[in-house]
Amino acid sequence: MFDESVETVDHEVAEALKKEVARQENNIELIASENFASRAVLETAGSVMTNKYAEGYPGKRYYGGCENMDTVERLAIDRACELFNCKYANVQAHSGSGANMAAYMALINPGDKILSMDLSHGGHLSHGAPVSFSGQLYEVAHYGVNEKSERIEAEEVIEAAEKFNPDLIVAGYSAYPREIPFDLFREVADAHDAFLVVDIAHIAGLVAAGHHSSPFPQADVVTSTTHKTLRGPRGGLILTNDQDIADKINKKIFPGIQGGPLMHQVAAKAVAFKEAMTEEFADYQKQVISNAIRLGEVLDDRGFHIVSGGTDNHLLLVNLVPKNITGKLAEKILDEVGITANKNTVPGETESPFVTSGVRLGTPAVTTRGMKEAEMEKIGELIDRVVSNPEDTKAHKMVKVEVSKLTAEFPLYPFIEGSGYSAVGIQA
Ligand code: DSN
Repeated sequence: MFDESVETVDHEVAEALKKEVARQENNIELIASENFASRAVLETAGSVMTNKYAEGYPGKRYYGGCENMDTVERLAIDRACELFNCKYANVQAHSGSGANMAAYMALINPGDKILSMDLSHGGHLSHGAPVSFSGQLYEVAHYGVNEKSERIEAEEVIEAAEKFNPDLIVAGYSAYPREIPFDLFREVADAHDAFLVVDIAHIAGLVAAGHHSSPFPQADVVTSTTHKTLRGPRGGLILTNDQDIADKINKKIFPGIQGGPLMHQVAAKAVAFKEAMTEEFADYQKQVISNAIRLGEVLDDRGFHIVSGGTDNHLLLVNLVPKNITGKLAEKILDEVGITANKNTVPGETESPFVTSGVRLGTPAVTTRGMKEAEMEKIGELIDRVVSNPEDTKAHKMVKVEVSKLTAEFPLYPFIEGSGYSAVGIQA
């Protein structure tokens, strides 16, 4: 059994792998937090590095045989620091939430106060939602976007901070389509002697490529995931310029929160960071933004309300109230025609988070396939034909055919040959 393929050993999982390859190939992927990792990243994430325990950090491990682990982790650290122009990186965090947990634990104590963006305005669960560790361990208050401009405005952030006097401020969001004013947050943090943590999970690729301003030097700590715009393997990342904070963060990640690092993911992060240093990657990020802007214009022309009037980054938040349809239903009927997006709360939300009045659309994944403005125009039209006619199943069938045609023009993983993950080239 040991040297048989997954196809032979486990038919059920092999089938699911094949179907997932087909789903990714044949759908228009508009979930703003998703992307398609390259062949080199997939090969590394599926490699023998998964076999190794490597608790500790390069040169200081609790297990023998870690020389190759040290090589890849050092590469990942050095490349992350170069990419984001900072001095220290922890590349072991398994996820973005874990990265945020380590950042908070390194900087403040349970019971201390965190000021962050309201979840319904674009914040993240790990920024203090009551159902998350962050809302349970810390006292939390929120700022939101301005009702009219639907953007972060200085007066409101300043006012929220004055009321609450936070120990730590979080900036960086899951559904905010505009440039983040890092200078403002640094000023507010300084006024309250608070730490500033910037979570760039969504915009990391844009920042790395210089298409969004850097959160350094303003941030005390920057956290991220590696699999969204950054287009790496699934995982977390923590960055800082302060040695004392870096030491604390490393101790919080291991042994504080995690055990053995996922070294196959760490190695794949190193590969992704190398890819992110190229001109090709910078051009890709530029196209991600151009595509998001064009998709927003097309939807705006077709009567959708684009929150804040457009986008500066990779995502659009679309308020569906003018179309008289909930986010939940829009997500469902788009899914049925092969357009994958997620329902999302919008500023001033009146529905529950399970229903919502909006959808969030992102362009990182479709741009990875090579789609450009012309395809965004087509996608905008297809979305409108479905969402503006929720009952018209005949129209939906026609859209589904057009989705298949469009995705077939932009093959994603030709080297997988339809046989699922096993053909990607798992290392011997
Ligand atoms: N689930 C991610 C997103 O969709 O933004 C954040 O963790």
